[in-house]
Amino acid sequence: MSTTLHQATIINLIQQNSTIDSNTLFAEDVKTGLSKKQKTLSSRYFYDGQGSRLFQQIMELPEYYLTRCEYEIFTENKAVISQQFAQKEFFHLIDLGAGDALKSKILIKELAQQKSAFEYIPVDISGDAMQTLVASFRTEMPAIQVQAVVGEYFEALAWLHENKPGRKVIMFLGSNIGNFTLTESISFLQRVRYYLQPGDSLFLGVDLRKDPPTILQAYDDAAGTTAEFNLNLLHRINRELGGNFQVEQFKHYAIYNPLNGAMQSFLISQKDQDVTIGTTGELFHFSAWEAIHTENSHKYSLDGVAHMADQSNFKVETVYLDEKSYFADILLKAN
Ligand code: AVI
Repeated sequence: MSTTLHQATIINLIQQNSTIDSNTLFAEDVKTGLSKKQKTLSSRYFYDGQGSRLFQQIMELPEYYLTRCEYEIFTENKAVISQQFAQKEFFHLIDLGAGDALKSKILIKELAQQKSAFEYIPVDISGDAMQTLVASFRTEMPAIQVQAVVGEYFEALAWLHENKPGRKVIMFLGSNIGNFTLTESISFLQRVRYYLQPGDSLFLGVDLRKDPPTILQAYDDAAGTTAEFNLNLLHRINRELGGNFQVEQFKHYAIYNPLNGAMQSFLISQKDQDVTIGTTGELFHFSAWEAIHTENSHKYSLDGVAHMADQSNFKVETVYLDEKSYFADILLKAN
């Protein structure tokens, strides 16, 4: 199904291709994760309506420096970045996990001012987010050509490969790459590279290694918003899968490992307890102080990023830093 709003169109790939409904997939992933010796739940399930609202609040927390740093990089360097994106010919500006696209809009306005020829292609799993974004372009920047895609990243890239030939600049911002394991990051970059031609670009937002307490506080804030965000995963299982987690019997715990740059979040069972998942009838036992691993948020060195780029057939073109060198947006060129 596609809807046209002036210059802005939305294509929904999920309704067309999904064979297995998202609730079944969620139930299966929960079952697999909680059956492991070291229990896990995937951070991809943080983002239901409530989780997305909590993440918006996290981005405004004094401790969560990432969003402000990336905003600073975009604001300070928008003219140069836009020139690097635009070059001479028409291009597709693809924004993976666009959300509300607040940062991207800084560059889009600049590109428009520079009279660059481009089409903006936000990609997001949330149909609601894409509807809202398209509506915002209609009022704020009606002249911009927008093709929103609702779908998973690689489903979207495959569709774009078929339907949008020509030069591409992909943005993957906000340290989203940090939520992958190191192996997953390289395989993600290799898969992205597959959909690009030599000379196309990837603009990658990466959180850098720094004084450990600064990192730790960003994931364990004083107001407890990150704790609420993490615990919402259990509320979501209760809501959507008929679980009976006593959420107050679990607590948020975050640690940073400076050896490998892994910021890790857990939910810790505060007592011996059993939990049943209504839709599957599965019962899971939690020992007192047993942990569920819920998220990795990796922090990189610039050498580490160069290594990942090398492994995936990209070369580092330009590194943009905020004033404190906390965060980097890195322009990678496809070899
Ligand atoms: C979305 N992602 C990049 C965030 C991060 O920093 O890993 C999610 C988050 N988790 C806790 N706080 C923010």
